[in-house]
Amino acid sequence: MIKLYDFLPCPFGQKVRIVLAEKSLEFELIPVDITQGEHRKPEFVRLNPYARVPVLVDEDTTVYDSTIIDEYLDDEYPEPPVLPAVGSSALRARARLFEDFADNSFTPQVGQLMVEMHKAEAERDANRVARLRQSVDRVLDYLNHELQGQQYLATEFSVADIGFAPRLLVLRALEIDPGINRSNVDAWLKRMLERPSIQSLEGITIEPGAGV
Ligand SMILES: N[C@@H](CCC(=O)N[C@@H](CS)C(=O)NCC(=O)O)C(=O)O
Repeated sequence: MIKLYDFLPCPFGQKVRIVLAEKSLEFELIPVDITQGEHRKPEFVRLNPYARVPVLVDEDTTVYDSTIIDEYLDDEYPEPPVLPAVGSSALRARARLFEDFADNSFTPQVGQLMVEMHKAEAERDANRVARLRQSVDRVLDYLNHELQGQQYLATEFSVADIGFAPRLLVLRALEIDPGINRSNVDAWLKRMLERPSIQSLEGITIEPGAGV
């Protein structure tokens, strides 16, 4: 059976768990508590030299990094696909670009905002909070533009949308309404929330220590 080494609040592990759920793949969850340094134990570092969750082990195959894990799962278990079809090169590139953008320019920024917002108000760095909110707003505006006339970012539901989903789900708890004045984002989020893979996602929290 597939094993997933993961820390439930980790947004990257959540990307993988959405794909496992989309494909109805059973797996054994092996919790790695990064707040207790469990990811630095030698036996875990042997699985992932970067010492980060998630790591997926499928029989003799060990894969780390959520993007690479999700592509592995799509190659090995193609139905239903989470990447546009082979041959649709432009669409596949678009899906990968959005996923990369989510991982680098959205997920970490929301994570940093979670850390600030968890502090007592007097302890918060107001300039940093304002900068992070602006950055999140800019991404949401961009997505709203890119979603014009589209159900999902790369036509069908794909890793492009999955990349954004974990941190989109915590925005309201951070006092950001992603859909306000952004009707395309609003409809997209509602559409994603109808998916069982998103509804059943565990570990959605704004507690710091959630990684990134
Ligand atoms: N690019 C990696 C990032 C994984 C990552 O940053 N995981 C965090 C938890 S959300 C982690 O393990 N952090 C521990 C550390 O960096 O020391 C992926 O997509 O899987």
